[in-house]
Amino acid sequence: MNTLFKDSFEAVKAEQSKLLGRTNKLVAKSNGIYQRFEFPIVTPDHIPLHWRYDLDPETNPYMMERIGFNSTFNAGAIKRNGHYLLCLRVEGNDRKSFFAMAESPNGIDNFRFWDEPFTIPEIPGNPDTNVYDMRLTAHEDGWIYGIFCTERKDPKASPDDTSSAIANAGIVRTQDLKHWERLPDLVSNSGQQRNVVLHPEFVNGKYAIYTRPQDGFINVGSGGGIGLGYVDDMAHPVVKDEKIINNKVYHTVYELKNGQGPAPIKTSKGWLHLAHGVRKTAAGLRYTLYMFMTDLKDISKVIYQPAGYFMAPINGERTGDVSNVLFTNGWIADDDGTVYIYYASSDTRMHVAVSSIDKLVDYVVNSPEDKFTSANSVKTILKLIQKNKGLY
Ligand code: M1P
Repeated sequence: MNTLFKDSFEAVKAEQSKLLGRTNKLVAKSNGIYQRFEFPIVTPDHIPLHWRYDLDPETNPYMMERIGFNSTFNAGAIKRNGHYLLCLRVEGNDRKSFFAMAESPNGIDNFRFWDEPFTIPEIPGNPDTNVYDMRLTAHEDGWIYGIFCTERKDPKASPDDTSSAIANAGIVRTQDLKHWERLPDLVSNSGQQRNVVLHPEFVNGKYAIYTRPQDGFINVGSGGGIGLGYVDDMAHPVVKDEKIINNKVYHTVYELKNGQGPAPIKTSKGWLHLAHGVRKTAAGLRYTLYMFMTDLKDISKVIYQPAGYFMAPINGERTGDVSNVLFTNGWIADDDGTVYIYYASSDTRMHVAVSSIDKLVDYVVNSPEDKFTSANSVKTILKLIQKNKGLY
């Protein structure tokens, strides 16, 4: 074997092994609601070497990376057989996204990709150009569903328009997270859909689906808001009675658009929801995460929603391919009540933050709600100061 190949390979292997085995530490600073960790948990440097290099020194004498990977982000999450699993959106240097599973023994570090990325079956005659942002839902019907965004060129775009696309919800299901059955794409009244998520329980015998109808590919236009609709049969997924349950609102962190994050978590007080909200700034769009709770008896009814964001990008999270973005489509609630919140920063890398059901319920139920004007915000602050009189 030539020494250049051997030395380079050993160096790359040693460096990656150090990264994969690295222990993640809690960051001390916390707002009492959740704690972040020191290191991102999955980055392009975590991609297995056999996906990147031709490992035959005869055909790759310079030990060049033959296939490059740009980003690892927006992961669906699920716990199975004691393992914390992230179904990541991996984006190659060729701009195409696909899904690949990474697994950790503790949910916070040592994430390792499975041997191969997933091959998601295509709809005959209608291939996906790009697929991303899978939400995993273990439904009470016994299947694990993956709902993701499928993007295809807009057939109505003029020949010189090489970027207009149509986004819709692609649907797969599996029993073992290895073999995926492709179901038809979602049929809804909207021209485009993104951020579609399956509720884990039947509602009056129907599948309940969170949607995000939109007029255009990027702009939601007259559409938008987090919708809720019902599907009789996932093998014929036609959404009926879609109505907006959590709208975009003027001058808030979700003024421009919003979208359901992962499937909601059931608690004794209501369903906990994690979502993203988008606002417009002079520097472009800013994506933050916010929370709300819906009624156990009527999942279309929002019963609590704290003002403003729950998490926003900080420090290095602020920069990446699409800067100033936090996005989430995965969280795991453990049996002991610990909640692992998996979030991506700036469309580039994955992170985890830790909280608990009790803390998140307390946050959502007891944090003041938005009153939509500066004067009202000051009134809310003064109320707390008044309550604290004699206590500081
Ligand atoms: O670039 C930020 C996010 O933009 C889209 O989300 P939304 O449709 O809510 O604007 C998605 O493409 C998402 O993947 C991306 O992280």
